[in-house]
Amino acid sequence: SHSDVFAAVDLGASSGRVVVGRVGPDELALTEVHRFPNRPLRLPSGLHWDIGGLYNGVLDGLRAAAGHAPRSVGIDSWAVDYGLLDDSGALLGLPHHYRDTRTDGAAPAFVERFGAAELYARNGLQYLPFNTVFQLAAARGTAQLRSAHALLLIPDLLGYWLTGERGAEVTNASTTGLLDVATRRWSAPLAEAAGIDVALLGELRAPGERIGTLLPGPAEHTGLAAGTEVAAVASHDTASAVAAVPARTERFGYVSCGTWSLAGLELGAPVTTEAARAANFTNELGVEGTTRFLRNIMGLWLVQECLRDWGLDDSALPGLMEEAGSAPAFAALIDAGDPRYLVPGGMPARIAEHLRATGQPVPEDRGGLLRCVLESLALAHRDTLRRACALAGRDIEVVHLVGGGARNELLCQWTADALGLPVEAGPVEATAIGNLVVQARAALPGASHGDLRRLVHAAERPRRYEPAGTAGWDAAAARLDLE
Ligand code: ADP
Ligand code: LRH
Repeated sequence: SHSDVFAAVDLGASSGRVVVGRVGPDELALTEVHRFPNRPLRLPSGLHWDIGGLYNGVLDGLRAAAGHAPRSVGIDSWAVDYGLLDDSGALLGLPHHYRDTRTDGAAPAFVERFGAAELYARNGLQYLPFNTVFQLAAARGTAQLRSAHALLLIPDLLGYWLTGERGAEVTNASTTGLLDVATRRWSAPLAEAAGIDVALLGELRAPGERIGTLLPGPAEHTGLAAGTEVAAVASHDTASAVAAVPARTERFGYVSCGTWSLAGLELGAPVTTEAARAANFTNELGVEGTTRFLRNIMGLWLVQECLRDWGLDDSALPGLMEEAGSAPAFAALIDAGDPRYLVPGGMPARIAEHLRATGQPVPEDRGGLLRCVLESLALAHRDTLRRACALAGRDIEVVHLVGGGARNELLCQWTADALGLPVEAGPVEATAIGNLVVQARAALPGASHGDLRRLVHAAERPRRYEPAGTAGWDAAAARLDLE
């Protein structure tokens, strides 16, 4: 049977990778051709993304992919962040990082002005201080924003540099806070409230649409064929990850677990009830018009920042996990959804400070601190998925945990134990797979989304963790006032 080759560029907050995939009705074979670190820039103007370094990483990756002759290229990245272009198409300054603190005052002030209930009714998003709408409110009156003619989200910006074509892919647009949750079009009232002209936001495009063909410069630089297409995928990384969840039932929950844990459900329509707003659940767009009803949990960021503080990297994880596994259970717990952990720096000290303030013992060693973090994450996964089910009137029988977190056996097992549900872990590269599968859709006529999920399951074989007793977990959840 027929299969085709595609290239996925997947930019995560901790690293970027380029993956080549051969996809056909019975085939999904992946090769990672390039991986590079994503190191933010701390400058007097705040915390930024090194967008030039990332673009070079993309070009290097595409050069490594060229020998496989991909038919098209798709780009996904983290959500909400953007670059501004002037009237000549030049980039106006380095994009800010969503962990920059310039929205600290502007975000709550915007909500106060607009009204929290009114805002949720319009955009259906959970409150996160870095939603694009708040970043723009914070940038109001700056020279850059005043001279801006276009705003491009990160994947759309890179797509523009590769093809010269501009637009706004809709799954990522749904994270900005500027998209109307009912009409799925840009909202003029929200743009106005943010202080921008809605025309800045550009034409929406859907996953699967064609963006354009490579410009001569990038084609020459990468060695990719001149006619190689750049395709719009589900350019929000979490949308791509959810698209690739290898579910074999409709009664599943997911945790897309990398720098963040994004835990929730795939629904046919948004849930914008007052209860959903009060519980701070978001309605982001998925592939094929689905809604990703989920909440952000701090995720492995907590682990990344502890490692960085200790001068270690991921290679230390296997050893540290063994220490965490033998540290005492439920000795200390934190709320892993707490926005106090959003900003970088001093993570072990900040966790210790919070434990002291809440009368809990501070773990004496690294293993103990990581146990505290991982048990707390498992509790947050449980709380978020249980609330999502209650708010959406759904019931689930399995949880799919995808992303780098699927490599963390303790986190997978504890998530299963806490929920009293089986966890199916993997694929680790779900986001890149979702990116590839959306591109391959045209090459797989007649395949339903369920068929694609079964294809991912067959190729990647998730690892199943059966739940042990929830008893200790019920008591631990009660200590944090969680479900
Ligand atoms: P992102 O896409 O947000 O950059 P990933 O999905 O790549 O994140 O996940 C990165 C995380 O995966 C790391 O922060 C780390 O906690 C986890 N991870 C990577 N390698 C291992 C490993 N060998 N054992 C356990 N966890 C790992
Ligand atoms: C995960 C993610 C998440 C967003 C955050 C900014 O990488 O895209 O879905 O909330 O980054």
